Amino acid sequence: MNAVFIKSASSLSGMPAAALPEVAFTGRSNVGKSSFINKLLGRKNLVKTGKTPGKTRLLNFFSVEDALIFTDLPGYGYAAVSKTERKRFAELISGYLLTRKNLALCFVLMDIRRSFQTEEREILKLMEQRGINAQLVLTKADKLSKSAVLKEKARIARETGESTGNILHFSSVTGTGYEEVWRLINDKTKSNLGIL
Ligand SMILES: Nc1nc2c(ncn2[C@@H]2O[C@H](COP(=O)(O)OP(=O)(O)OP(=O)(O)O)[C@@H](O)[C@H]2O)c(=O)[nH]1
Ligand SMILES: [Mg+2]
Repeated sequence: MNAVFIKSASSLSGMPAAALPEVAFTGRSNVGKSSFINKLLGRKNLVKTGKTPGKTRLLNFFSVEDALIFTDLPGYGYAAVSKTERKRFAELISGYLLTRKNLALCFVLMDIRRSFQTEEREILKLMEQRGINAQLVLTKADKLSKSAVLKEKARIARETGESTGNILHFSSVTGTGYEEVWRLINDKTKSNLGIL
């Protein structure tokens, strides 16, 4: 897929023009946001990923087929960065989610082996208040058997109060969930990419 890096921004004033529908990728640090984007775009290293949490420290904007913008966000909840830095991340993320005008869809990623927490709930609530589509995606599904994936999905559905049908799972290693995710992006941004 034709995707290019547009720019990074360390503050909201540095964001690129809001001229195309935008898809944001949020989630706890190390959950697999950057890997998720690479997999969706069929690119190995367009977005930097890392074994140590806190890899993405800026808002990173990518143009996808000149039709959409994908935004990779810093992860939240990473204890090892300083308090000041954590506060800066939180303000940058919430400022972005509160104000970005062209936001069409916001993915909220969580590790399928973890529990749904306040931060995820807050992002979903914020998107609902703004009337912007949000989608919970359970990452690293390759770490579990098929039956365990279903079991964990049912558990997380209970934690969220959603039905299991409203939650997707994904693996950046095997590509599980790729088509469902692209179908959703195309639907919410009225585009026709990814699964042509
Ligand atoms: N097994 C498995 N590992 C994954 C998957 N997605 C990401 N990882 C690994 O998890 C680690 C973190 O991945 P990133 O994509 O950098 O995570 P991130 O959410 O962007 O992290 P930050 O930028 O630090 O917030 C890396 O070691 C990845 O290889 C997946 O679907 N399956
Ligand atoms: Mg990242």
